[in-house]
Parts: sequence; C-alpha cells; structure tokens
Amino acid sequence: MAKRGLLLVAEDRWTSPYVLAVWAALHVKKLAFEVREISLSAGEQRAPELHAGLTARVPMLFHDDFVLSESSAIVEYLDEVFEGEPLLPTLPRERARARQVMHFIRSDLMPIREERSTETLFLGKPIAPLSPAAQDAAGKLFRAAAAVVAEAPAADRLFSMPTIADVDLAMVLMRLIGNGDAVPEPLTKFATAVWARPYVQSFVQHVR
Ligand SMILES: N[C@@H](CCC(=O)N[C@@H](CS)C(=O)NCC(=O)O)C(=O)O
Repeated sequence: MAKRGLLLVAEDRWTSPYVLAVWAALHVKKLAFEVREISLSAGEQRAPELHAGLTARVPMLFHDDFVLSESSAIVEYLDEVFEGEPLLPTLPRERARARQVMHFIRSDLMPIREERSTETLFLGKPIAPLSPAAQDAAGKLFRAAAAVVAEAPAADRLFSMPTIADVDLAMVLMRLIGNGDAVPEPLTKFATAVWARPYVQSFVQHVR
C-alpha cells in the first residue's frame, strides 16, 4: 500500500456512519483522494496490507506513509494537517462540546445503533418497533441533542461554523427519522438541514 497522497479505505456497501464522517471531512477540506472499497463480509479489513491501520475497521486513511483508523481521530488529523474550512469549531468550548457529541454518539446509544442499523436506512433492511431499551436510548439522545440544538446559533449547525459533529448528530437522528420513528420537530429540522449538505448527499446517494 505504499502510495503518495490520500486514500480512504471504505466498505463496499456504503452504509458506514464512520466512513460518512471521514468522507464529509475530506470534502469539506476540498482534498483530492482515492477510495478503496473493501468487503467486510469477506474479511478484507484483515488483509495484511491493511494491518498498519491497527484496528481492522473502516474507515482507514492512508496519507503517504501514515495510516490511521478511528473516524474521529482521522477527522482531527485532517483538521490539523490541512488548511481550508475547519472540521471542528475553533473556539475551545465549542470544540470540546463537538468532541463530546462525537464521542457520545460513538460510545453510547447501542440499542439504537443495533435496532436502527444503517442497513435499515440505506438498504431498506426491515425493522421492528423499538424495544424498551432502544426507546430509553432514544430519550437520552433526544434530551442531549435538544439541549445542544437549543443553544445553536443557526437551525442547520450546532456551533458558530458547520462541523463534522453536525453530520454525526444528523446521522444518528436519521436512523430514527428515516425509519419513521417519532423524533422531536427541532431535531428533525436540524437533521434534515444537515442531511441536505452536498457532501452528505453524495454519500447518501452513492451507488449501493
Ligand atoms: N470507532 C470506529 C468504528 C469503526 C467501525 O466499527 N467500522 C465498522 C464498519 S461501520 C467495521 O469496520 N467493521 C468491521 C469489523 O468489525 O470487522 C470509528 O469511529 O471509525
């Protein structure tokens, strides 16, 4: 995999919310990059040439001789290394809140992530009504998201500039909205506005 430039390793079904975050980041920074699609079901994430990514998960980003996985680490790396539009807020408290939102979405809300997997959203996988555990998780998500959205300076972004935290929050809300689950109106408005961003739509509309 010795290669110059940027290479995003993605999965071939284009359903990964973590690939979406990096896809969005690369587009916001207006970076030229190549994509290598791999089949997770065939175990290609464990191929020897991807061992340098350390986690055998996508997304992975190859930047010249450096390889990184973990989407939020990749977003921060791109933000620090490349000029252009910021990916995270520049003010310390906003930046910390954005990181909090991103980490919360990646580490919590498991029942939503399982029962409203991105396959249900992007591939039409059938759903059942939310379990009590998923309803609890949705309540927790709505309370946290409503508090952040209520403080937001605009309807289509959480902070003083558009960020990847917006995309992450819209993605987790869309798991519910897109499946017809009840979501409070201000959160639906926020998620719908972020979903319309061209770099989100280019992922949503990607051939599957
Ligand atoms: N915390 C990681 C999660 C990445 C992740 O779980 N990716 C999934 C695809 S959505 C994956 O590569 N799964 C392959 C496997 O577990 O073998 C991130 O934010 O990048």
